[in-house]
This record gives sequence, structure tokens and C-alpha cells, in this order.
Amino acid sequence: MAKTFFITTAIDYTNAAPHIGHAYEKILSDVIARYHRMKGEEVFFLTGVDQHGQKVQQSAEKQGLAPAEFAAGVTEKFIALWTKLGLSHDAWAATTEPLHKDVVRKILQSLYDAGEIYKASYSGFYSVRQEQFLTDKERGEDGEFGPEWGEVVEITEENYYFRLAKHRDWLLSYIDAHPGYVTPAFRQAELRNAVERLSGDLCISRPKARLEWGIELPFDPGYVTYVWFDALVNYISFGGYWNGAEPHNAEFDSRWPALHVIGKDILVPAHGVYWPIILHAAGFTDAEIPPLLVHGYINIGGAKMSKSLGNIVDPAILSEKYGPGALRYYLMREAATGQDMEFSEDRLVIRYNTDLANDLGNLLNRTLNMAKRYRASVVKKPADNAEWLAEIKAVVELYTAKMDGYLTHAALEAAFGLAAKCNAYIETQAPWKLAKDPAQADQLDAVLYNLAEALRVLSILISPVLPEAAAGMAAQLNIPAGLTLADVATPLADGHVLGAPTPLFPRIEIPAAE
Ligand code: ME8
Repeated sequence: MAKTFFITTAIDYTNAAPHIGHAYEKILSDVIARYHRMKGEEVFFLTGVDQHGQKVQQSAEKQGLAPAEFAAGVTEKFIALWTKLGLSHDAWAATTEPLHKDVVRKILQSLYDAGEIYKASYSGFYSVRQEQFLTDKERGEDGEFGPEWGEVVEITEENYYFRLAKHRDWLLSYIDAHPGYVTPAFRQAELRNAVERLSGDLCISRPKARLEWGIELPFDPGYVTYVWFDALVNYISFGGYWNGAEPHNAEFDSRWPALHVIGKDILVPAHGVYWPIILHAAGFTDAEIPPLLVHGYINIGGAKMSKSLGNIVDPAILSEKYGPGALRYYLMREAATGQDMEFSEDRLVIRYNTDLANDLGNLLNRTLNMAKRYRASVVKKPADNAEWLAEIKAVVELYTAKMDGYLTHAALEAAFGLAAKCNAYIETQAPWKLAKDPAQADQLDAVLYNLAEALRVLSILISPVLPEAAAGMAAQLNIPAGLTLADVATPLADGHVLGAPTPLFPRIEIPAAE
């Protein structure tokens, strides 16, 4: 079986509605997935929702709903948003699915049987209000636990622990031997430091008296499993890892390992420590440890988004207001993958008007109009345009190098550089002058052909980010929809008839300030 490009996103927590950070991660992953499809690869793109856990149970209680009902309601919001934003995932990971719960239990049981999970008792300070154990980190300067914790009591609790510390040295040696494990590289260094400090095992159970909304431990019905153990397993359960009698099968092995796209806050410890160690303990080989692409945060007003700050920008409203393409393009063009970005609605509008409406939209419109006016929309292949084609090829090479490194902002910069080049070419060639001089007929043909050919390639390059606009461009250029990178090598045929121009990116009019 040919190797499939398997890409996953973090599964979004269903304790609250989706925000712009969720949208950014899903769009980034969608763009990478679409790009790999366009390279002719088989792609399996998985995303979904994290439905269990204490916060979901608490949010549900506040609204007087059963956790399942509450999680289902929030899940609907995520699904509606991803549909609106044009996500092209192949599978949907919802952690309340019976198949997933079954795989989580099978893995827990096999780790328990292998002696990787043990029971122990723990005594500590427990906040009744926040329903969590407190450590010295939670103490104030006076050494006391602050009022935000409510009543704090000392309790002893029996729980199940996963032998994390035992695998610390393996993880360090794995990281050292695999410099490309985490992208960008500075995050790998950060992870290594954290692993060096690792001590202690991971508590993977919660007594049902405290938390009911989870997956019951297969070896003790008095407990559910910790939400992170449940959530991480989605990557393999929905990848088909254990959907028969035994773990692993040809289909799963043809996909795995996946590229995990996650935000910077969940690298340490969840994805960079717990997950590789769980997989290693479950018998996954070093070659089967999944690489991590860690993106930055979308910030609002310089602050991390929080409900209490009231600075949540609703991606559904933005998409409604400006269209999904405008939002997708803005996020992919302005966020440098791996870095944080400050969200700005003004920048979104400026990017749309400048790059899409002016540079690309006008280029398409002018080219089609001139071809129609001067040549009845028929383009003639020039005798020698090797230099022009070589320049296009160089842009495509730069674009693919950037996309292969997940740098969507730099790839778009390269593509839009080609649009800028075409606009400058129109100014220097002045087709309206060439049209007046019969001696320049061949030159006019060459200019129109070269512009149409560049637009054809541009429709391919923008397609992962702007699939709808790419299809619209293809229709206007009268070329098949869904061309791939391989089609770059086959320029427009001599005598190709272009289609009729219609505005692709109508300008967003900004109401004058009052
Ligand atoms: O962490 N900018 O869920 P989550 C960019 N359920 N990305 C952001 C962001 C922001 N402002 N805020 C959050 C969880 N994210 C777990 C994951 S995976 C097995 C379980 C990213 O809903 C965050 O980094 O809190 C994460 O990758 C994703 O959104 C979901 O966050």
C-alpha cells in the first residue's frame, strides 16, 4: 500500500464555543492537507472534538444539562464552523464515539497487563470548588492557598499511575537522534529541557465520585480515565489502529505516523512527553513516533484570549461578514507558522483589498478583458517565452519549498510575488499601445499568453488556501478545475480560448469613520 500523508489537528475542547485560535489551527492543517493532495499524494486528514473531562462536566452543570447533551451542542458549533470555513477533513474524531472508547480501554488494559500502570495512594491538598489537587505552585506569597480555591482540604486518594519516569531516558535519546521531531526547532529545544526536568509518573485516573464524564477504566469501574489519556488516543483510534481483533493493520500502518498540528501550549507535557511515551510503552517503534508541528498563538489586544477579558473574536461572524476566503487568506498570509500573531480585523480587510481584490483580482480581470477586446479571448503560444516560463517555474519551486516546510505565509508571498510581477509587466508592456501598432501584433500575443499562463499557475498555487477562488479562476480561464502541481509543466495550449471575466474578489468597502 502506498504511504498516505496523515495529518491531524488537536481535537478542540468542547467546554466552550470555537474561537479564532481554533480556526487558525484548522485552516493551517487544511491548507497543508490540500497542498499534499495537490502534490498527488494520498491524504488522510483527521480533526475533531475532545468531549470528555471535568471542564465539560462543570460547564454542563452550570447550564443544567447532561454532559453528553452539552458536549453535543458545542460539537454542533464546531461542525458548523468547519463546514463554513471549507475544511476538507477525511474523518471526524469525536471522543464519545464507541469505537474510540473501545480503543482507549484496550490500550489501558494492555498497558496495565504489561505493568506500565499501577495503583498508588496520594495525599495532598484538594480544592473542593475547583475539583483539583493543589501543589506548592498554587500557594500565594504568604504560603497560603488563595480564596479562589474555596475550601481546601487534605485528602488521601487512591489512583492509577502510568510509568512515565521510567521512559525518560528513552525519550531524551529519541529527541537527540531525531532533530526534525518538532517544528520549529526552537520548540524541540524547549521540549528537551522539559524532559530533562521530568520526574514522577502520570496520574491517569479520576475517581467517579469526582468525575463521571469520562471513559471507565477497564480494570476498575470505580474510575474514569484522565481526559488527556483519552484525547491523545484519538489520533490512532480514528486512524484505524485497533478496529479489528488485534492492534495495527495494513491500512493504519500505511498512514501512521501522522503529522500532529498543535498549538504551543500543548507541546509540554501532553504531546511532547505523555504521547510519545504512551506510544513507546504500547510498543510503537521509534520510526512510529509522530512528528509535531507547533504553531503560535493568535492574540487579541496583546493578550491571550480569555472569556473574562471579553476579547474573543468569533470566527463564524468574521466568515459571515467577509467570506471564508478572506479569513483563510488573512490567517495564512499574516501568521508566520510557529510565531504568535496579533489579530486585527483592519489587517484582514487590508490584506483582502490589497492582495486579493487589487493584485490578483484586477490582474485576472484586466487580462481577460484585454484578451477579449484585442483577440476575441484566443491566446496564441509565443515562439519563444522560455524565459517567462522559467520565471514561473522558479516561483513554483520557491512556493513548494516553503509549503513543504509548512510556511504558508512565505509560500503565499512567493505566489503573490508572481501576481505583482504580472502587474508590472502589464505596465511596462502597455498592451493598449501594442494593440494600436500592427507591427507589434506578435508581441501583444506573447504578452496576453504569458499573463494567461501565469494566472493559470496562480490558480493552482492559491488553491490550498483559496479553493473556491481557485475554482472561480479556473472557470474564467476556461481550464479544468482541480489542476495539480504536476500540471504546472503543461502550459496553455496554442489557440486556447479564455472565458468571460467576472469580478472574483469584490472590494470590501470600509464605512467612513464617523
Ligand atoms: O488543548 N491561538 O483543546 P483546546 C492559536 N482538547 N491556537 C490556539 C489558541 C490561540 N489563541 N488557543 C488555543 C485542547 N489554541 C485539547 C487538545 S489534543 C489530543 C487535545 C489551540 O480547545 C491549542 O493550542 O484548548 C490547541 O492546539 C487547539 O487550539 C485546541 O485547544
